[in-house]
Amino acid sequence: MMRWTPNADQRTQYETQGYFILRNLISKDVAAQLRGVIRNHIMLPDPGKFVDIDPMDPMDDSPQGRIARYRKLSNFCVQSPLIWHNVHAAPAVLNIARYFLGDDIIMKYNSCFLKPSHTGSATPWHQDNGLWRDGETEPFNFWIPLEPATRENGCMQFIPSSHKTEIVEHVLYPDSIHGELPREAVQEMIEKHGIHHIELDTGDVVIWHSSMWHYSPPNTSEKSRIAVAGVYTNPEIVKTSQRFWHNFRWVMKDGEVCTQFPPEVVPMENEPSKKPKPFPSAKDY
Ligand SMILES: O=C(O)CCC(=O)C(=O)O
Repeated sequence: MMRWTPNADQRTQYETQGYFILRNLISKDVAAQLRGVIRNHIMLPDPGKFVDIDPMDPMDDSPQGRIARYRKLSNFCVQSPLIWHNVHAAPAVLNIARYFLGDDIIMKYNSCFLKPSHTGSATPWHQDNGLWRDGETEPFNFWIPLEPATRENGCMQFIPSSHKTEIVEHVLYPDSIHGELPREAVQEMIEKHGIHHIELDTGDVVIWHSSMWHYSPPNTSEKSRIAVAGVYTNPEIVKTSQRFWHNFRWVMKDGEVCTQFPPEVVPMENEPSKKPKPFPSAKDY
């Protein structure tokens, strides 16, 4: 497998701003197939435990209602060989991850983010490791749109250089869909550093640091926005992690892509840490 290394611009952008983008990592043809797998799944009358219902859900149980209903499929990619072998356990992404993580790579999270036309709601400002609460700062995050992600349909927004902050305790507001960064702190950071709109074409990839402050707005447009995402880690990081539970799968061992399906489970070796406390309410913060 060819070794990928960042060029000078990519390295500088990752260090100073906390992210970089590579174009056209997955072909448009493969992206179309993967969208089909995802849409086919969410149209099932009972799509199972993977789905996260959109808070804007005004939908009935019709086929079109089901297409518009969900904001996320968690852990679906380990059940879908077409997604798994083309994205999470594919040389294209692993080649880049190998530069950051070395020759032994473990998948920590896998998700499909759905932002249906008109009904796709916002993902609040967060740091990924602020939600994980396992103290990890060095895993590798990637996000690949399977259809264009634009300002109109709710592309992600990053606060450049915010990855240099510590892991901030996330809080809950009455309308939070999950833990989020304190809203006043977000306003201050935006005033200081501004916002980058991460507009991507089908099959591009954005890679960012786990402490990056990021968000995506509601989709008020006519166009859907589906993406697949993953987080990789490695055995060294895992040793010191405060994770209380995991669903890790091997994706690379000793520089070789793991081709097994279903993907091999990594046994939990550490004594599981205590479950983190619930996110505090913003008013107690
Ligand atoms: O797809 C989105 O809009 C949000 C994705 C995100 O926040 C993440 O992958 O951490």
